[in-house]
Amino acid sequence: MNVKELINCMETEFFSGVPDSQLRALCDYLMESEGISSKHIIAANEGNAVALAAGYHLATGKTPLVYLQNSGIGNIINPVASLLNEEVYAIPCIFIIGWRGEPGIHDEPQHIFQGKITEQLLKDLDIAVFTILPNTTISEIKKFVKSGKERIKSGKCIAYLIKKQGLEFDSCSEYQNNYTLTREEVIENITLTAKNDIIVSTTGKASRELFEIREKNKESHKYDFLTVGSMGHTSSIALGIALNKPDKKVWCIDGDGSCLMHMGAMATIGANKPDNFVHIVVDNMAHESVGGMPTVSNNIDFSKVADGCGYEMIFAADTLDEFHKALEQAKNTNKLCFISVKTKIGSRKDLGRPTLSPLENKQAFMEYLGEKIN
Ligand SMILES: Cc1ncc(C[n+]2csc(CCOP(=O)(O)OP(=O)(O)O)c2C)c(N)n1
Repeated sequence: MNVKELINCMETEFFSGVPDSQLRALCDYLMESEGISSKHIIAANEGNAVALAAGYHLATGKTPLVYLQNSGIGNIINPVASLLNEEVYAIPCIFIIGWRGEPGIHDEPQHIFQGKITEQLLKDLDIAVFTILPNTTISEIKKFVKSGKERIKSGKCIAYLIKKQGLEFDSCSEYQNNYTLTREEVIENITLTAKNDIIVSTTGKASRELFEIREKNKESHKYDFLTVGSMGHTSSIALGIALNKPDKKVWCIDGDGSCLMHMGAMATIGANKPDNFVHIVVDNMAHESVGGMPTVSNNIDFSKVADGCGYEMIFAADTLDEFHKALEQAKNTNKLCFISVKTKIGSRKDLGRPTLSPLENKQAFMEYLGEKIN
């Protein structure tokens, strides 16, 4: 299904969401047609996108569109159930949702359960669903749009659930910035400094790269906890470990998108001040793992946020030399550290995926921490 035709059927003028690789065609189309503007806002998380959409409706009376990967359904449940729902404010919204982990289609472990429960979750949220496959026709869509209009009029929501390759667009955007370091060399340098310390890495390609760096250097994976799902929660996982293993240094590898997604975590980290914690944001100003669409990190200063939250030592690096110095100081201090490091957008074409399962990862990691597995 051509994404332009789909959007044209909908008569909607406002778009907000969080990018997804399965929605790459939609994201590229929106970037090309609207850019980042008052008509298209990439939100920090999917719940924010829903609330923003609600504000748009309140101010215009029109129907907004929110897009997300199904892993973001958890983030929208609260504003859908307690803000949009017809028993509350009856605010209509159209959703476009990328369906990862669709039953019967091979996908990564973090998508399997979410994929299974996706349709039921949307049903429970009273969102009427139309599923789009690669061969769905425009006349099938128009029928759903017609019945959807009645729901929209009465303040209800509808969703288009997009199966693998369900949407296409004629051009594919390339996203770039002016920085030169790669995320992979940043991560490799962290492993070299961290040595036997703990590393907790974020969702997406950062964890895939960490896994492959360990393989390449013939090092154990036992030092690493790979946050394959639950985007935005890496730093809180790392905090939980750091507070309960005060004798081990914990290095958290975050992304700008994932850090922004639940930035309140930085306030909790700063308030707790674990002296064995190094929070590193690998900042490419993009959601690189799902295609490279921008985050708002270009407009914010992570160092100032960290400072305001109470981190004790703060470093910012654009070059390998600056990054090395920051790593060395972080290694040798007993203070809560924050490092932001700017990197370019991109990754190796042949980047693989972890060959150990999440359960195997957990087992080796907990054993290394000296904990029994239940
Ligand atoms: C709640 C949720 N929303 C969206 C996604 C899809 N997703 C996976 S990785 C990623 C981008 C992460 O961006 P960032 O943290 O900046 O890291 P980068 O990929 O740029 O290294 C997104 C949006 C997800 N896994 N979970």
